[in-house]
Amino acid sequence: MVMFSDKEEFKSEFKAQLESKFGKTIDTASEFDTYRALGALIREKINKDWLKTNREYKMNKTKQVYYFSMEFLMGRLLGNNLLNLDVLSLVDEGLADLGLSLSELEKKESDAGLGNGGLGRLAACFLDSLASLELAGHGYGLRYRYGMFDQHIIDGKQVEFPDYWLSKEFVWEVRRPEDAIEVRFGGNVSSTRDKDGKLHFKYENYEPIQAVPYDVPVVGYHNDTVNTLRLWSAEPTVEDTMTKAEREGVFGHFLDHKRSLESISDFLYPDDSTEEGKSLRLKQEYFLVSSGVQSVVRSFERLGLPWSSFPEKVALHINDTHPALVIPELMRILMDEKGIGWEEAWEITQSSVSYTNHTTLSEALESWPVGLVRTLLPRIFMIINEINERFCQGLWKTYPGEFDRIADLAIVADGQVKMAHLSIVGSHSINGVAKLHTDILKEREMKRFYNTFPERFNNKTNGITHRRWLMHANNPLTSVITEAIGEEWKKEPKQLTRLLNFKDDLAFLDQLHEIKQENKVDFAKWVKHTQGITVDPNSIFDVHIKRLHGYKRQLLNALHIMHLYNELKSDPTLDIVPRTFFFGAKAAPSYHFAKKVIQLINRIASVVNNDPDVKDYIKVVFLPNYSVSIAEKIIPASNVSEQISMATKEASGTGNMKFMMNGALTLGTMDGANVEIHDLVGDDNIYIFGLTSDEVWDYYRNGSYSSRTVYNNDERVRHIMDELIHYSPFSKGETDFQEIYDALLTYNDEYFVLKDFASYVLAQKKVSQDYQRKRQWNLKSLVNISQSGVFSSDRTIQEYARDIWDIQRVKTLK
Ligand code: B1H
Repeated sequence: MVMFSDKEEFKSEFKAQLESKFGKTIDTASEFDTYRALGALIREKINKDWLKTNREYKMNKTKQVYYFSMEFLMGRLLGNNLLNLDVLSLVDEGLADLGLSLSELEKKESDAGLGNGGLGRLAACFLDSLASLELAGHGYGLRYRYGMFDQHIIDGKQVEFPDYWLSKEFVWEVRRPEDAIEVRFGGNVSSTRDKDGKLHFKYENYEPIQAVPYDVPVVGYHNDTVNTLRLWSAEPTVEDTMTKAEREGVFGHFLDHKRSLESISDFLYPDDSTEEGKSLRLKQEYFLVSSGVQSVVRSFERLGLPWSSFPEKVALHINDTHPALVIPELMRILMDEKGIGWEEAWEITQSSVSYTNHTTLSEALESWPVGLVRTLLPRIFMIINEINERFCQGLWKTYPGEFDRIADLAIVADGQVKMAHLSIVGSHSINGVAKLHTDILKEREMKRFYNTFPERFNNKTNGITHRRWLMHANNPLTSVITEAIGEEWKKEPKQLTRLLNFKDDLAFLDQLHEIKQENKVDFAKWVKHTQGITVDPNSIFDVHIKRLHGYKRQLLNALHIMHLYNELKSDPTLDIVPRTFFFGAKAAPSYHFAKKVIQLINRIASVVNNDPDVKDYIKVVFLPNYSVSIAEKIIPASNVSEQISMATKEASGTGNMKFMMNGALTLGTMDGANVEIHDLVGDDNIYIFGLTSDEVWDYYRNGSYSSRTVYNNDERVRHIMDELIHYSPFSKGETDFQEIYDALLTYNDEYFVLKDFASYVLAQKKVSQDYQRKRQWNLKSLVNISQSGVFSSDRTIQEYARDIWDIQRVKTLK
């Protein structure tokens, strides 16, 4: 659709919007008003295509994919929507004519931080790809009133503040009270038999909660497709709260009750990769699942088709096990509400549901105490038990007498409901998120399940949307690429390989270098402005941004900086290539060790940045409140991408792909998708170090790793370790870092930090040497960009569409 016939039309519509909606003119409007007016105008325009897309899906009875996820880490939407709608430069220029700056207005939007990290951002990238590929796929999530906490660093330590992102109006959402759904908790179930002997279940004394959807349009790239992200919000119905107040005769109770109901969609659990086991979290999960599945069933019924065709019209995807209750919930609706028998309901459910596993960390695997599930969700609990019983009986037939195997695979065991087991048993497809990760699932973590259902397991290596992470975040690089190879890569990112034709073109390599330099200068200005720290754009920008976790080994990076500091102090004439180390990382509020690492990084920053002997060579910057918007700024300005997890632990990683696409070189272990990056770019264009996954398994098997031995044999390690606890500039004579010392030595270094130290130091040296050979470095950068098209989430989504969801591109009627 043509949105505006020209710039002038945009300007007059924009001014009209400002006047009619906000009663303001350009002169009297605040920046926030102008942002809201622009957002409202664009959303109005999107509405037409949104309606049209929905109408077409309905008319054609197109199969719909529903991507259930507890997290959608969307970031800001304005810039991306303008890009996808093909009006970015028109709006930019129109606003400039009116004396306004689009980039300033964009900053007025709060990040929609409804996710922890990779898993939530992946969901957001997938939505962009689904719409851009004209696939009928929608997100179902929760409309948390508070997103990922706001991180401040006070006295070098993380302090969490609430992220009340909705205090600024979210211009993209549309509340749809007419589509509200009732979700039921608690109560009890009774059963009766009818005259044919069929059991009927009656669910009574439950607590009803209203789920009100807020729909956010998801705009495809230059194609008129607008899909939906539907976020559910918990609200009491007026009747419920009134009856409660009447029953109890106290108005105060009305307010308490209202608050307790609303609390379900209050906040995002900020714990990435450890399971909290809180009943409120289970309530959140069921709230999403029940409102989502009920609304999907409602839409399906409008098609007037038999139930057996449900799997041909609907795919329900669960993003990790968090929405695994989709399985018993769909069974409940089909049986209790639609009168379908168990076998048919099971067939329908299993054929519709598919599951992605994102981690093998045992502490992240969800399991819920039987007592909690029974009390909170009595009918769902009965269904889970029945699924479990039938599954175990089936196993018994295939593996008679193998108690061990059956106990190992059971869904309900040891007083717990195991959500991964439920997800595997109830889906037709189970996928890992990178080749290595899927192999680990098949050969180790889920080996028995794989042997039982080999045909269900498959790999789908993650991806990232090149529209946000290259075209939007790095416009200068986008232009240079387009000048060189034309526009096709934007719709078909694998065409980036055509850049390899320029590998001997010195002028082109220089251009790449200049763009990186300009991005670094811009970023340095931002750092100065926001942090008050001066950084040198001629130094290597070495960047480590991701959640803080032991296995991601920010500590290894930190210890290496301490080592560099020690080297410089002992030999001030040392010839070292200046480097700026950037960190951005949030620690889960209850993850004490991770918070200590943040404190250590900030301590190192204060020592290094203030020491006249070293400050011109190394600098350390901890960027508080790392977010999607900060990632968009720093990644285009990076030279080195730190992807240094302990091998076997990082399922995939997606930051690694964003850096590569922007021409940074990976310094990493053979873990997650780093392995595939290495396969694509080859040894010369990546810095690989550390134990491989097989070596890690060997150490586990032999139990032969001793961090104490490393400490005894490596003087550098001894020096930095002692600096943590004895008097040193880093410890300042305090015991702040005793815990880190103990984790590494007393408790034998769970993540092999000391083991990989020596090889990390060598890899870092190689990086410094290579960076000085400008032409070679730029060539490596070029190779990385050229090979990054594979990691577009368009490729990933095409694979899901073909292998898992069985959906085809919709031909929109233009
Ligand atoms: C990933 C999580 C995760 N894996 C529990 N698992 C959560 C687990 O709130 N929770 O309870 C939240 C998140 N997140 C990440 O997924 C992996 O660690 C990355 O390696 C991977 O790239 C990403 C996307 O697949």
